[in-house]
Formats: sequence, C-alpha cells, structure tokens
Amino acid sequence: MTRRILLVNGPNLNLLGTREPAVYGTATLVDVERIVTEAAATAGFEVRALQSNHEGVLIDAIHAARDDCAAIVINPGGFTHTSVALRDALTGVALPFAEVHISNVYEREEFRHHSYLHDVAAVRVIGEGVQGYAEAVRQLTALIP
Ligand code: CA2
Repeated sequence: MTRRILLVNGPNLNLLGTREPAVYGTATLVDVERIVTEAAATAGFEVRALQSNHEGVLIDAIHAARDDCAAIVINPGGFTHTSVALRDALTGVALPFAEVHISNVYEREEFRHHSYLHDVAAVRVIGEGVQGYAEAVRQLTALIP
C-alpha cells in the first residue's frame, strides 16, 4: 500500500494565523502542513496537502486519494456541520480518516456540536490546537499495517 497521507483542510483554514487567534491560535496553514509532514515522516509516511474553500474540490481530492493514499487527515472546517456530500466521499473511498478540529467545537455554538463525519471517522482529535493534527497522524498511522 502507498505510504502517503492526504491532508485536507476545508474552507477558511487558509486564514489560520491571520485572524481569531483566541479561537484558532497563531499558527498558519503552512505551519499545519509542516507539523503533519513531520509527524507523518516519523511514522514512515509522506504527505500530499490540499486546502480549498470549495466543496467539490475537496470531494475530487478525496476521490483521487483512492489511487495513491493510505489514509486521510481532514479538518473539514464549516463543512463538518453541513456536508452529507463530504461524508459520502469519505465513506465512498473507504480509506481510514482522522477528523481534526483545532478548536473545541463542543464549547462553542450549538450548531458546531454536530458533525456529519464523527461516526464514520477512524480517529477524532478535537480542541487540541494545531498540534492535534500531529496526534491525528500518530493515531491514524498506528492503524495502518
Ligand atoms: O476548530 C476547527 O478546526 C473548525 O473546524 C474550524 C472551522 C469551524 O467552522 C469549525 O466549526 C471548527 C472554521 C475554520 C475557520 O478558520 C479561520 C481561521 C482563522 C481566522 C478565521 C477563520
């Protein structure tokens, strides 16, 4: 199996480190991609990273991962709480995936408490800041033979 992880960051996560530091911290998306790349390398995996604000682009990238990735780490951003289509893409490719949220969504507005991915994710890391991505890589790669 290809020892590669697809890292997917959804809408507005390109703004990381530029606004709302009290909620999301000061690390940037580049920092997140570095954190994931380093954690994956430790486990013997490489990374392909993608951020998009467009649902269809995210879905196409998830479909393409079928060909050359062993697992997916995804922070779906606001699509977490709205997107049956993203859930269907992830269950459709049948790759193990980790759902990551930088903030603790359960301590925020009620509309953030529900996730369309929660029950189908192999790993969930919520509210651990950007280091939560590294934890997700560790837990996810431990599941891959
Ligand atoms: O806590 C998370 O990681 C979220 O997935 C982030 C999403 C939010 O809709 C989810 O409920 C929880 C939003 C990402 C927006 O990121 C920004 C970062 C900096 C400045 C503005 C937005």
